[in-house]
Amino acid sequence: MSNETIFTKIINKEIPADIVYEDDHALAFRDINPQAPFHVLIIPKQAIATINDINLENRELVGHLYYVAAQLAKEYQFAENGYRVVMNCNNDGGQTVFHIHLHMLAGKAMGWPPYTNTLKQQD
Ligand code: DGP
Repeated sequence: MSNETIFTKIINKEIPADIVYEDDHALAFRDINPQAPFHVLIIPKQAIATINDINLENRELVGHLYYVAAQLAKEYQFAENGYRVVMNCNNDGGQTVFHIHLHMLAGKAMGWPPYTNTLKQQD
């Protein structure tokens, strides 16, 4: 089964993206549907489908994604004011692209909690 998603095409430069960071292991580019003034996706070049697929071999790569976020925060001057970094997993987490990615959102104060309360009152 292929692990390829639209993000593989972005890594391979087969489709365009507004890339803000790249190294041998990771790529960061602006989200096509930004939810904050600064909204980038930080992805590993290795395709890992979900958080559930993080293992002993690839866990350092996931830490590297946070390192990239810290570098971008400094470069774009968000480190002091703060920002939100989040990774969605599967349906309830709101994941739509099955190649793990950190959403880095910055440039305004974030809300909490990050969901609409649709739970029914228990009788
Ligand atoms: P998630 O719902 O957590 O799986 O987030 C997927 C994000 O990917 C979503 O915010 C929109 C973004 N996205 C999907 N397709 C593309 C694309 O082709 N280009 C870019 N730049 N972003 C994309």
